Amino acid sequence: MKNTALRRTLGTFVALGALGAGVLVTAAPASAASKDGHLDYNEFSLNWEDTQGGAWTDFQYDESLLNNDRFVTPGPGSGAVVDNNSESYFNFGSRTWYVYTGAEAKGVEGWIPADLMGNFSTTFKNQVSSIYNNDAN
Ligand SMILES: [Ca+2]
Ligand SMILES: [Ca+2]
Ligand SMILES: [Ca+2]
Repeated sequence: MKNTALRRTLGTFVALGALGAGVLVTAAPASAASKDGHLDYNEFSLNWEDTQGGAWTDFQYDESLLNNDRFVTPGPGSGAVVDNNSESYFNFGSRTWYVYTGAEAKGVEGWIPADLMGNFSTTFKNQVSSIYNNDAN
């Protein structure tokens, strides 16, 4: 769905990515928190719509269950459960993130290299139920 609100969300998101880590650190609050609606360095966002569109949530840590997480930012999908509802992602930072179609790392495994955004393939689109980074936390 393309509407004014979505375009505004997308524009903001792209601008943040283009500005780079230095500007983000300056603009961010003193402590970078997970799931606070700010995509801090080494966080991974899951988005309601493709092409990093719609509402999203930023994750800093492993999530063995996404059925108790919701899209926190404004826009289409805001407040909806993340589990089985994400169409795109933004891996902002140096970590590799692993995504699974099942809870607790079950089902089909995929991985997303550092500093990469994109749309989930058919296998993972609206199917991701748990996520893990390679930082052992
Ligand atoms: Ca954050
Ligand atoms: Ca969770
Ligand atoms: Ca699933």
